[in-house]
Amino acid sequence: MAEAAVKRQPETTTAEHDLTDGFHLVIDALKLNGIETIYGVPGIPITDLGRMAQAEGIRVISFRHEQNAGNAAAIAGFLTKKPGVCLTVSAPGFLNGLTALANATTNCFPMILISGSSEREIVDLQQGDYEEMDQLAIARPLCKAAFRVLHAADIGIGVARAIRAAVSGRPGGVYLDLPAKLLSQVMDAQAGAKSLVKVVDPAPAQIPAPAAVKRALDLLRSAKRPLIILGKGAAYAQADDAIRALVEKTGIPFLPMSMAKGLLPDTHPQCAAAARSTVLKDADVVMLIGARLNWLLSHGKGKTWGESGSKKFIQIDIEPKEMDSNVEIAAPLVGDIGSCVSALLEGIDGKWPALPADWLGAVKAKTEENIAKMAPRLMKNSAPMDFHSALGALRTVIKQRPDAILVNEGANTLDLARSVINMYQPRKRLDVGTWGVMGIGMGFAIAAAVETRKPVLAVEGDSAFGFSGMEVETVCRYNLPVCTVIFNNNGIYRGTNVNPTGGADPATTVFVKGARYDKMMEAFGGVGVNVTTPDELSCAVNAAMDSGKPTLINAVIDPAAGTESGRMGSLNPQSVVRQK
Ligand SMILES: Cc1ncc(C[n+]2csc(CCOP(=O)(O)OP(=O)(O)O)c2C)c(N)n1
Ligand SMILES: [Mg+2]
Repeated sequence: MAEAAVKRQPETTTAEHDLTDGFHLVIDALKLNGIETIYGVPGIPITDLGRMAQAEGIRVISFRHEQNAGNAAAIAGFLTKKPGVCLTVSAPGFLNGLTALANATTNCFPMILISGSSEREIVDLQQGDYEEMDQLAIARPLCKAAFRVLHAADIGIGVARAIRAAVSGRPGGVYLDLPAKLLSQVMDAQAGAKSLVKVVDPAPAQIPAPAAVKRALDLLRSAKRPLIILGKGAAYAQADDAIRALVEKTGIPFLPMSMAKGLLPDTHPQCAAAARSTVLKDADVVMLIGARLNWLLSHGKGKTWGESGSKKFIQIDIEPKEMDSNVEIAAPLVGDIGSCVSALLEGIDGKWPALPADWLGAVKAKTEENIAKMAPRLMKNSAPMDFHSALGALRTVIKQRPDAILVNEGANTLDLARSVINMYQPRKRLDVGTWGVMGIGMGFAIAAAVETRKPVLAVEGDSAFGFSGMEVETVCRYNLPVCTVIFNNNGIYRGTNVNPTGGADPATTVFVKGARYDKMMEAFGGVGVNVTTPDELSCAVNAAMDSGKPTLINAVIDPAAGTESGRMGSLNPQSVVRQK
């Protein structure tokens, strides 16, 4: 269509400045909708798109691998409530970005993966084009929505649809397919400008029904042992003040899921994180705010939940299909979290009943007991360090720098950091999320630094780090204030496993002994430090945070200190034959 329009114009009267093209329309459409950053990897057919975007004032962060660029875009979406954009080349680059897109969708992070693609005519006849792949069909089942734009005049609408799909309702990943030919398509500049769409109210508030609010309040009021569980949806909503008011006005103990830590400080008197098993087992009414009853909450049933079957759930979620996904939800409250929590607050007045003292007392006693049990383990100044002593040092760093962003992945490194390191502010803890996926580390750290301009502390298992480790070059190239600490225990879970055959190959879970990841950082001009004690660790991290220089600290951890799969060993299937 656009090509035909151009042909109709006599060449002699068409000055170049009266024309626009696909490249510029994509850039203009993104800018019009407030997209300030693109995360990607260049190559055919999108190299010039990246260059031109940079020239037009969009910040373009080039990565070494698309998965990391995709993870960066996804977490940018989580942090800003605007879709994070990842730009990749066709087939292999697209596939590399797809894991991040699927992960974003699973975690409800708004993200748009924009990939260049090959010629439709050749792809559809399977005639073997350069990087031939039917990308749209492949992306579709892995994301919330997938679109392809074929005409320059439709770029505005295509980008608008992608943005709205990513952020409205339950947020998620969106795929936008841009064939190479589209980018060089030409159209009249004025018509092009008119074709762009600024998305009005991209994530409309969804107000809960008054009857549903009343049902939830009635149930909550009747509870003897209530509990509030905050999920990362609650963190995403940026309804921090309302959520805090709800928790404090009702006096109900709260349990933060991993990425909801800090929504209220972990040191808040109502925080029941250290008494998790007690509150899940003994609560009679549980209100879920932006948290799903998936595997992370044992599906809302079984031993973890006390098995009595008498527990009642109130669930706040924007997605109606979430209700009754695993167990009966007695009071479903469908709407956006800000609107739902505000509606609940309106129904909570001075007559809200005081909670039974025995429940609050039981939660407090268990919390204090567990915190006291852990305390001495955090204070050991031994070499080599174990997880607790190293984490004790990092816990103090975050306490002193509560606005720093903590990125965390690994097995033991993740599970123990989650319980040891207290968070004090919302959206400061970014981790492996719903899938427990390894590889988010450097992508998340880079986007966190870019989007928030706050210092970032990435606490990484040595295996976890390997999935995105090459991006330390990206950290150095953009001179980002990211301090990466590698918990180096020589392997996955532990560094002590041996090959059961006694053969020369190492065990499947161990790495090179005594590896020096800090040297990697030096190769790119960053600061590399090797530490063996908690004191050295704290000194090195504080220096990095003070200087803002890209830093990587190789923290030597006792290879025997970890346990299989961290705290999730029970999920491993068992072999009958092996046990004989
Ligand atoms: C993409 C992906 N691949 C593999 C896994 C399986 N896995 C879970 S934790 C982990 C690494 C754990 O080792 P490390 O990061 O060194 O942590 P440690 O327990 O040693 O502290 C792996 C490979 C995963 N979760 N995600
Ligand atoms: Mg390890």
